[in-house]
Amino acid sequence: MKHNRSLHAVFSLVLSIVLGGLLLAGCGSTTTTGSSGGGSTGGATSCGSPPKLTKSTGLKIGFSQNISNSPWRLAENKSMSDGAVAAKDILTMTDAGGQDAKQVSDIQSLISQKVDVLIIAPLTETGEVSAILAAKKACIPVFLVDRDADHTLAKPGQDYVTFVGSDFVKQAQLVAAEMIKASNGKGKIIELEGTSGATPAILRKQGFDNAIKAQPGMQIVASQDANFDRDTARQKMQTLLQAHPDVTMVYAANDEMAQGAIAALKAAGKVPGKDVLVGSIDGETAGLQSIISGEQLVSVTSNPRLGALAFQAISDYASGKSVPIWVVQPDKTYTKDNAQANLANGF
Ligand code: GYE
Repeated sequence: MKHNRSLHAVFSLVLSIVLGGLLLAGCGSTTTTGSSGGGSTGGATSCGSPPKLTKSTGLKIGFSQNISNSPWRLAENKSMSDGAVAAKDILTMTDAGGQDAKQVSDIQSLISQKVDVLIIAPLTETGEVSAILAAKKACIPVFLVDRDADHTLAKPGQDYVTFVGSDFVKQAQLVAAEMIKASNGKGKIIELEGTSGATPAILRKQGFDNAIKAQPGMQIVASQDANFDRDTARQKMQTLLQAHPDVTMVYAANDEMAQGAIAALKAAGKVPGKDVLVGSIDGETAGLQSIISGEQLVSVTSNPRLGALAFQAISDYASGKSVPIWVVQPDKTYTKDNAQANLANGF
């Protein structure tokens, strides 16, 4: 909502200042950190599957972000910038504004700039596959972070090095477990899903729906895509509440959508936390505060600070150590028992 718009406005402003500077400087970077380094060795066709990384310091790293519209994404961006500074690499960051086509062209531009490594947070599982394969062809190793690609189209350990991110099915199962416990297995649920085609949207739905199917007293009365976005969720929830005024639970696939749902519930005269239990994922500050105030039951973390794991994987790969095809970011459950104590871990 307002919060999102102002964040977006700040980001757009920063982006225009940086882009303006770049136009003047005549180069393509949007974020530059660390010391200077050389270009890619590129060109060769026998560079490995996935392509090998022969240098380990002063790397030119391209980071393709899918959108920067929420506290989660801003925390992830900062974590990548911090990771680059710590590794003394140079990070060039792009923002696709939530469009697959823009993200493909961003990645193509980073390939033309001959980055040594690509870190990609793909918007959807299929939308960026062509660009991931193009990077391989250009001998640039790719590390996917926060969202994965469709393994039937691009394979980890072959077409890209690894996926660094959370276990989304498990996150959803943990939310379901808290909701089942708090309601004694009884309830009518509205489900707000994330961006269609994105790994966390697909797997968080799968994990939650399967857990609820096993509960004879619980029923998902409506499911809708609210794009992981607060205001979209508020509007969808407003309409859904008219069709399902007897709803007793909301499962939102991220905290931003839970915030939108809470606003809609209040506007409809319902008391979140009493009339309707709300559960979601991320562990952002707003979610933690809603748990503390009693309006939200649970938030399972989805840690956006993936920079340390991503840069460790890059360094391991450069030094020839084996990197697993999935570097799992561990997560935990926040409820009223530990939300206050973890408030400083929010974002
Ligand atoms: O939960 C959400 C964001 O891809 C894991 O995307 C990420 C999810 C995160 O929009 O807030």
